Amino acid sequence: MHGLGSIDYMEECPYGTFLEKYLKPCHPVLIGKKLTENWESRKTWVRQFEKNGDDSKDVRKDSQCPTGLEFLRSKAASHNDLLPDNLWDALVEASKQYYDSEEEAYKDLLLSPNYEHLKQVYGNIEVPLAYCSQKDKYGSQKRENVQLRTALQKLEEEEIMLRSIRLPESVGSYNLIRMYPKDMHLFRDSPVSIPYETPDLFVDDWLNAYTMNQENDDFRFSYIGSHLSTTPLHKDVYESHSVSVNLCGVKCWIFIPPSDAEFIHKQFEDEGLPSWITHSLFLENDNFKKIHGNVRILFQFPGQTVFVPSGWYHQVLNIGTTLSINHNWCNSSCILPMHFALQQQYEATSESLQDLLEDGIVSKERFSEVVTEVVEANYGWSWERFWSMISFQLQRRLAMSSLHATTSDSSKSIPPLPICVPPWPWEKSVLTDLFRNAKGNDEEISVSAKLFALLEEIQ
Ligand SMILES: O=C(O)CCC(=O)C(=O)O
Ligand SMILES: [Fe+2]
Repeated sequence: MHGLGSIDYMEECPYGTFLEKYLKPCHPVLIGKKLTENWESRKTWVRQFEKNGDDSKDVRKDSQCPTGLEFLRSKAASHNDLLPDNLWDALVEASKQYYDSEEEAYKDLLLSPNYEHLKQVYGNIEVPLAYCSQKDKYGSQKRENVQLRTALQKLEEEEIMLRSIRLPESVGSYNLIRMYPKDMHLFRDSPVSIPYETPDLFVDDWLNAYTMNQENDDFRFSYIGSHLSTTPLHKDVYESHSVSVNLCGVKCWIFIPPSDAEFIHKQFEDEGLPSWITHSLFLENDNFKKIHGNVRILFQFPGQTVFVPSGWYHQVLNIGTTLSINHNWCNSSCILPMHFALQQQYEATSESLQDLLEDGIVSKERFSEVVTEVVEANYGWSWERFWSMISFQLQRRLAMSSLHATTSDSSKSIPPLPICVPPWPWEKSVLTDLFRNAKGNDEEISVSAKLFALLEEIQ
């Protein structure tokens, strides 16, 4: 077998377990499909794929069936370079853990995006479309902005073509489009109601509470991946957590724990991290063999939810057309690494711009502004916004604390705290550490001192 490690699976996961076992220690977990069973999008965004013609009736009985497992296997096998060895066996093995019968698994694997519905509701929205086989001048996946309708049309045409192929062997000769509309802000950019409810486990979300209320923006995304489209190896934005709910297709994830990321970084000192981890990397390189078992593989089937903790590198390969809803989110469980990561951005940027200061191109007074501008441009985030988010969150806590519940005017405009939040003493100790670590510059010291005083008011 592949020899890679695995990710915990919880068919159901109570908040207390999630908090202690996964959220606080930042461990990934896969959660069963019951968690999202009432989501409207699990009904309206997907449908059973139906091929026109009389062979569409009982797809399971046809051993060369182009619409079930065989369909996926044939194409997965023809792209071995992308996949860990025996990926297919691993996928089938994994499916046995989640499905009582093959029939049940087939039913889920026949799910496909409801193209008509998505076009009708979100078709006019401009979305980033990645071409997974092409690179831009920085070596990232080439992207362009298109109307979602246009991307859906191409994805649907390819899916119909692939599913109509009778002989699995012949699939290898097709050039897959590997298009991937990703990071789509469908909920921010559409007036229709949200077709899901964030599960309690992930509602304590400082990032979306702040950006949605204060910046008219959000970190709620949708992804529609064509067969064998990919997301390269990365950590998430600002070192936040992510949560991904898959609605159709299968996502093959590879995870690298933060403790091994540094080791991998060292192996690639000059070139930087590879954009894709392959199985052969682990087989051919003695150094990599050492951490092989720490690298984890996960297959995410329709309806399942993956918690991707802060700081974990991960990459994704889509098998079949996949459709998923993701949030980037954060709270006390990852605020320290987020702070540290931002601090590192400022330090590295300041160092790289020292020449401007030394050569007198930028004055001492202006230097920190220039550093902030560069950090904002490259990293998309700054101390000002970071501390505004913390301040916003503390106002929420304060508004909910018994002393202020009836007196705070601002509580009207501040979204109430969710039910499932970590115990305040724990959160308070994390925030106390955060304020202690805040020594970047005078402004940071003064902001954190003010917030520290606010912290003391909260019961
Ligand atoms: O599904 C994907 O392609 C990428 C998802 C991801 O990177 C995330 O949820 O953090
Ligand atoms: Fe990610």
